[in-house]
Amino acid sequence: MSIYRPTSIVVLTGAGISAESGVDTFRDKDGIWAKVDYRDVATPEGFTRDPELVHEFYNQRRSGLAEVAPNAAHVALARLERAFPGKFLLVTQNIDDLHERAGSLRLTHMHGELNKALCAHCGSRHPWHSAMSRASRCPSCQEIGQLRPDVVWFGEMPYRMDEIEEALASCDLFVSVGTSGNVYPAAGFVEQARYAGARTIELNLEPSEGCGLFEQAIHGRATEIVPEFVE
Ligand code: BV8
Repeated sequence: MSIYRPTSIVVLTGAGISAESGVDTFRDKDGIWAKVDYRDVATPEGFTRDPELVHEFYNQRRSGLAEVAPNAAHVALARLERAFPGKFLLVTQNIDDLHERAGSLRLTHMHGELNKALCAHCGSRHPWHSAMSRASRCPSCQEIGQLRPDVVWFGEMPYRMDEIEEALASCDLFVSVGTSGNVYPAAGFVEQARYAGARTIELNLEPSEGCGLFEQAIHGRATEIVPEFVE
């Protein structure tokens, strides 16, 4: 880190931070949305239309987690959190568990988590077991056929927005890592941070949609530029 001494940091991450761990991104040329229509697998309407297709989509991504590991960028952000004496919040759009496995603690999954199931009937959340399917019974309310991935779909309200907006309103450094800046409300966080008077920095492979909104941009592979930035 340069000599600049922030007192409160918010970091936002997207799929690009997990790319070098072998997790597919969404909008790169061979990304997830090039292979499947998001309306079929990442909207409530798609789930109502064909729940099996949606479960299959998330089961495939969930099983892929066993083959991947956190990379140097995830580890660097966990190191930053431990070393930083001020307020720190890591907001991820990712639903993988690589930040946890790298040691991040003050972490918020605003788009949910692959390893959790949500009961559409009673709202309870449970660790996802490989045997779970649409036909499974909710461990809390015992309803059958109500379990869905605990993931925020398009048109659904992202999680923990109060906590996130409060952190953005009081941060003096906002760092965005590995996101294309296409999806709201996450893509608007940089403006909220600027309004709070924070320094804003983008760390990404290439200029994102919102690159012009950042005070500074460092482009390169996350496993190189994030550890360098944290040092
Ligand atoms: C909301 C599911 C309101 C989880 C995802 C019409 C109807 C309804 C809503 C809307 C609408 N029009 C606009 C909206 C809002 C909508 C939206 O923003 N749409 C966009 C497309 C215009 N947003 C929503 O619907 C959100 N909800 O607005 O609710 C509301 C209000 C009140 C009450 C109720 C509701 C919900 C958004 C969440 C949707 N869920 N996915 C999953 O399956 O994973 S979105 C999907 O995109 C993922 O979650 C992902 O996290 C997110 C962002 O993508 P990125 O992470 O940025 O990934 P991407 O591939 O795009 O970019 C990767 C970047 O990494 C690239 O820049 C690349 O260069 C870089 N990179 C690659 N390799 C590397 C690298 N960088 C560094 N190193 C590398 N090695």
